[in-house]
Amino acid sequence: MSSGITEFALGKGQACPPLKPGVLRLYSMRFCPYAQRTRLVLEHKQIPVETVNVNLKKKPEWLFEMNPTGVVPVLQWGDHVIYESATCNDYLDEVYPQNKLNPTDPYQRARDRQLWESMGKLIGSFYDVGPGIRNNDRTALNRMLRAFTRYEKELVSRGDGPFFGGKKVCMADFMLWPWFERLSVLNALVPETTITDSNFPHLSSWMRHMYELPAVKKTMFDREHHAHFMKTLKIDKNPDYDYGLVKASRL
Ligand SMILES: N[C@@H](CCC(=O)N[C@@H](CS)C(=O)NCC(=O)O)C(=O)O
Repeated sequence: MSSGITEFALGKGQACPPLKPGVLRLYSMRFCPYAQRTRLVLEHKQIPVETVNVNLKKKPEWLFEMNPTGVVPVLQWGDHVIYESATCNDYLDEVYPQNKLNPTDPYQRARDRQLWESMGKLIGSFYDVGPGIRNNDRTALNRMLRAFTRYEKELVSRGDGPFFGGKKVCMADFMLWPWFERLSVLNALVPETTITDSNFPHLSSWMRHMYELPAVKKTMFDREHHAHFMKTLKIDKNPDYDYGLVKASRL
């Protein structure tokens, strides 16, 4: 439920728009998978928020004042500043209890957390699979397929699906999703990374159901946008943060 400011990324030397009293703000980058985790929760809970997109190559000074590590997402609510996607999402789930996402049972919460906290390897392989295959090294691909196998088994063990949260989506679903949305870019380069009803049936059904969620529909980009952004980020080393925005709509 974004209530605007400007979608164009603000960079070094550009002022931070003044904060409106009582308005929750998200500092984001349109193609950032971590910020998408938080955007998914904001949408799912229908929390009004204004978004300020940041140029992460030429970071504005004020980003470091809010988050010393200089990464997004960052939430700002008056003088409260919260960063790290998992922390932002736990905060939102507590402060806005509607459509609760974290399980109340501590063991279940811990198990869910394990699912996304160990995602680092999958995220790493995401960018390594293509070059790996070109160099005849399947290590990253195998790592990725092992991660898919793990998520497939987890969905099977949870039984009543289609989500990691069962019939209803939970925090783990949103924490994992952004990398699966971007998978289609890799599928086009390395077909073995494609999740289908025959190789990973539960994961495949999970993805279909995720795509149907209003929060996913609201926050997602299609393959062409992700592919373009990844190319400008990884190959051109000149990320196109504003890709797809119409210049005339600049406020
Ligand atoms: N652990 C952080 C990771 C956030 C992150 O790496 N965000 C990227 C954008 S996708 C970023 O801000 N990168 C800027 C940088 O690394 O300097 C989280 O979960 O929020």
